[in-house]
Amino acid sequence: MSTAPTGPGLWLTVLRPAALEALLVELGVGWLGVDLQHGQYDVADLRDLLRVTDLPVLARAASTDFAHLGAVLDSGVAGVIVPSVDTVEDVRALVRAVRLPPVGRRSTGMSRSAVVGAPAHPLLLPMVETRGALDAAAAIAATPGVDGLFVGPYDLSLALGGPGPVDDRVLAAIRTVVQAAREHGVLAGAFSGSRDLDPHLPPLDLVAVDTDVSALRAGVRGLFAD
Ligand code: 3PY
Ligand code: MG
Repeated sequence: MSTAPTGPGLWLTVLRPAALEALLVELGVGWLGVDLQHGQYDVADLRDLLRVTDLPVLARAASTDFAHLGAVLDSGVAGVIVPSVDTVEDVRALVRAVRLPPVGRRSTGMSRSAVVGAPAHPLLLPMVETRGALDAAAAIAATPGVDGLFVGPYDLSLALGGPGPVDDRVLAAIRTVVQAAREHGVLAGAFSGSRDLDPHLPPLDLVAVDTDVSALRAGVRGLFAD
């Protein structure tokens, strides 16, 4: 079974298992994020992706729906990054969906996670990418059952009326979120997707450096540059 996700990660949106298997040979990637919200994956795809990698896989869930989160965790992922969270009440509902009794109400069964012995404590990383979640960042970080905060700079930028992630308001918000995580002893993570944003990011436990599509485009551009 894979180790805990840490450091730089690759955000998957389109790669099928065969391409992933061929690409991920000693590339310095610390973890994989599988994007069920904006990527071209369904929950069923997670199982096939997990079968071809030993890297820890975090699924970015499609929604906060209870049944969806249970199905995502049944695949055996190391944890879930959950978008569109706005309030502490939203996060308490996530804890109920993601934790087994007596903490939560997640169900157990003969799923892949049980068969392969997935982590008993999958990481729960609510995203901070709305005005509400930003205001509640400290309370979210302090919520029992939460393992970390994961910043979505692009939606956060929209929420703050900014022109993009490399903007003083967004950068200050990212620092606030990371500080809240540090003060409550939980993980701090973020999506980057931009070499302009990277140098402005505070030290993070998890950073999704970029997407598979961006990596492929950069590779093709490099090959045909001349
Ligand atoms: C965001 O920046 O809003 C994200 O969700 C990153 O994928
Ligand atoms: Mg987002």
